[in-house]
Amino acid sequence: MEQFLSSFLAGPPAANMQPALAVGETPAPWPIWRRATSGARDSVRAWRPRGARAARMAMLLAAFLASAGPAAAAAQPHTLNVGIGLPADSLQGRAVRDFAGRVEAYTQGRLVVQLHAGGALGNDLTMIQALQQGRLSMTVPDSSTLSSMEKAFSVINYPFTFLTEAEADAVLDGPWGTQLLQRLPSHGLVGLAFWENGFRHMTNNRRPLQSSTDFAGLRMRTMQNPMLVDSFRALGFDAVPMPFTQVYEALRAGTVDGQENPLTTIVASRFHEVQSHLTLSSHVYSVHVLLLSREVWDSLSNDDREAMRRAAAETRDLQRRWSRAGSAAALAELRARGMQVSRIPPAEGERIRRRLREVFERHNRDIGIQKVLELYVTLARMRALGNGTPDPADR
Ligand code: TK8
Repeated sequence: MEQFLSSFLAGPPAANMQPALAVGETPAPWPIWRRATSGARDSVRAWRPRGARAARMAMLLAAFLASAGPAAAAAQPHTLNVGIGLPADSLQGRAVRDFAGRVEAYTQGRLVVQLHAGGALGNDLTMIQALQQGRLSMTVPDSSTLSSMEKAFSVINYPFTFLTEAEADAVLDGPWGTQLLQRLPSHGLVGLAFWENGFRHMTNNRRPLQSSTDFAGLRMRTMQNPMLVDSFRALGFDAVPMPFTQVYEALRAGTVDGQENPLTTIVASRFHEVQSHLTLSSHVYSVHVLLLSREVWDSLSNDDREAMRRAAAETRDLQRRWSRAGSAAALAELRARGMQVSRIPPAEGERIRRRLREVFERHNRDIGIQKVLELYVTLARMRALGNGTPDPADR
């Protein structure tokens, strides 16, 4: 114990010096269990006990160990911290809380899922890194940010590719999406489910957008994905890739003229306060991936893994219903808050898609043509059979 405490004060303990703590477990009051090797490369709070903070941590640790003892400590719930970029009252925040309730119930309280919203633990990219390094248990990034390790994630976001949510569900929950998630463990990550982010629409402070000729020169924040940046540039935008957590401030300060996101996110993030025009464009379909650190996943029992998979799928189904019902309500809210609404008709979408052919061809090569074709074949088959056919009223 004494030796443990003194080494604790000297620096973060090695993994084998945590008798009562499984890797990834986070006893109160530390929101993040940070490994010794991780630099302060991102905004996830560094675990560096020093001075008064170190003394307080040592005291709390001593109290924790003394009160629990090895046997009782084993029964302590294992806390999985989930960082998200969106606010706690967003759809994503509600989904994580729903998931947390299910996980806790299905594991009889062995696992506790704790939400940290609003980018408190970093942005999509930095939180993914934190998972890979075992410093954070879970996050729910937009799938586009996973393209840095698996390029095929970009295909999901090819502009004007999915026409309906039913098409997206079929592709993502079917073999195509399942196989894509299966590539994640080799990158230190485990993907449990695709949760909906949604069809994306544009907002800006300059002018109504009705056709692609209106895009020229508009400074547009995009997600951090090379295919998206290339696409927006090819359409004439001055594309500025930026983490989501910086977008509100960039719009407020006028560093960028616009951004694009699903309607539910535009409302939840209060972008209407700093944006005057909304363009219903449905130009990109996007999804969030419920992600776990592989290190944490490997430390869980089979029963607990099964419980998490079940909870992830159940929340997914519920979350998609919330998302789809929420879009109409969000549009009404944005109009009521004074946003000027215009629309890019589907025919113009098709023209835009054709203008992006070169961008697609370039990225198809990076991604591997096989994976791209599999997606198109799945969509073509669905369309031929009339499944998930676009209903113009939905768009
Ligand atoms: C939130 C993001 C957001 C996404 C984006 O962390 O970056 O615009 O749509 O939902 O994942």
